[in-house]
Amino acid sequence: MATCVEEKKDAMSKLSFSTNGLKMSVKSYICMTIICFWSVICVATESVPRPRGVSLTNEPLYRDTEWFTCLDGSRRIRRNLVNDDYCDCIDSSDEPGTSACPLGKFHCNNRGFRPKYIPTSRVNDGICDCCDASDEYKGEGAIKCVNNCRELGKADLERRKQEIILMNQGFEVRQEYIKQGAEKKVEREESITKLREEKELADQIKEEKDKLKQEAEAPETEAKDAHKKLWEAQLELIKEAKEKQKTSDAFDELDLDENGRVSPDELLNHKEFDADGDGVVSEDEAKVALAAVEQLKATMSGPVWDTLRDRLKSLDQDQSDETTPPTTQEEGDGGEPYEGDMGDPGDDYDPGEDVDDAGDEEDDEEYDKDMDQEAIMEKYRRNQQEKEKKEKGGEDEEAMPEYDEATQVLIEAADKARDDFKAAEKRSNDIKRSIEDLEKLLRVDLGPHQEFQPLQNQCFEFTDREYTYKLCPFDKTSQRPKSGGSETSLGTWGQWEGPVENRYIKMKYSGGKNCWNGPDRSTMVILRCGTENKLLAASEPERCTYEFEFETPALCTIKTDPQTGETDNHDEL
Ligand code: MAN
Repeated sequence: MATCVEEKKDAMSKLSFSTNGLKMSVKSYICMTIICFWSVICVATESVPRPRGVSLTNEPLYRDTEWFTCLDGSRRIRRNLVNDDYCDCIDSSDEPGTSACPLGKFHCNNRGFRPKYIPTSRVNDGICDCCDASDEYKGEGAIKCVNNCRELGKADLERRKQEIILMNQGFEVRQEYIKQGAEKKVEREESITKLREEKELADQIKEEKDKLKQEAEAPETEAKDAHKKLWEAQLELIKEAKEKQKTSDAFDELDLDENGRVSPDELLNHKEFDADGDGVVSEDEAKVALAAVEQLKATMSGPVWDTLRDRLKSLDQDQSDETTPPTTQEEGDGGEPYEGDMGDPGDDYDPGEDVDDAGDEEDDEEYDKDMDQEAIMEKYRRNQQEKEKKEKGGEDEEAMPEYDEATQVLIEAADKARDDFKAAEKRSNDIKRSIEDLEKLLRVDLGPHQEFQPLQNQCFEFTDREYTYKLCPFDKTSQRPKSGGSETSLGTWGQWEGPVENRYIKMKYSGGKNCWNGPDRSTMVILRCGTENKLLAASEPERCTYEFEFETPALCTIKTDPQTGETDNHDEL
């Protein structure tokens, strides 16, 4: 071709020469023909160059030399009207290289960097938009805009290389995460198996300890019940003894001459017996009272005594109340005990009998009948003394005494059996909880290859002007004011929320602290590849709805060859 071009030059000169000299060689003629053929082609090609502002892809649509059809097909115009600075097509496609149309798009070729489209309104506006300066070919911009695509391309390449290096580093870390995650999963599964075995054993031990506990508790309960029963019996006796003492005191109060008998006269000064309330204890009233007293003396208890005692109010007063003088003996005549009609005091009633003695006999009989009762009383007194010694001043007659030694031994044994059971039960429960915790951890979706596992049990913070935000992956998100104050929950781990084909680029945390007059707080975490785990940003696009940006090697899924640019997204499993 070079030869032919030379030939063309040569031939042209020869042609002019021959025209002038009317002489032409054959060789020159043939060469002339070829040149003419090429010239036609060249002229034809040059006549429809790619119009300014049209991309290589769209170039065929502008190739016709005669006509141009608007790209939306709405109109056909002559080809020479393209880029004539007058808008003919509704879709602006006839003016890709001028600012004549309102919606036109100018394509910057930007050879050496990245091609791009700009609105045609920016063409020749004096501002350099394309790095190849193609948008500014007239006026001020044409002078000041220079092509710096090569430099930009070089810088971009460098940046890309650095990015590739970082992404490759992240990819390596991700491989490590995958390894760790897989190991952790196996470790957790193995732990669960081991714990289940341990639990079986712990449950067996628990059952045994439960049995031993029951065995120890049976005799303990029996001994304690016996002790309680005995104590209740003691209480009864104590109560009875007290009643008797009161009865005897009451009798003594009535028996002014202390002859062991109560005569009607001795009752006359006791206003308590003034049944009709006329201010005087009449003989009849005294008789009735005497009958009651005698009966009381015989029975030492019962409703008669209850009534009488209630009426003998003086007896219910504090015994130490010396201010109330007893009824004087002088006022009444001691005399013989009343032997008249005293109602029906009962078959055994013998008014002549020394009531006091009778009472003593009855007491003796009662105690002789059952020697245990004496023993009980004795024990009661002993216990009381001991108790008094222990509780200085805090006297409580009705408190149950301490258990005897044999019962104490049984209680101690049962206590130990109970403690052993409790410990065995606790161990079983602890193991159960550990299993549940591990199962919960295993249920979390840590990525298809467990690559997010290393983020578990870690927290990351980001502080802006007002708050410190916290992300604890697979657990929670929160916010706390920089100025101090408590942490506000912005949600707990919910689920992965990226699009189906890329689920692991978004995490959702929901159910945080309720927003006043609004929703529960929630957080969307947007993840991207980075060489380290880092919370990069936090914002609140809508009230109480937060967005975090998080960088992690776990998402570096692509390895790129920095030389060839070839990519590999296969994880080493
Ligand atoms: C707190 C913070 C804010 C939130 C308001 C809503 O101040 O949790 O992020 O917008 O409450 O009242």
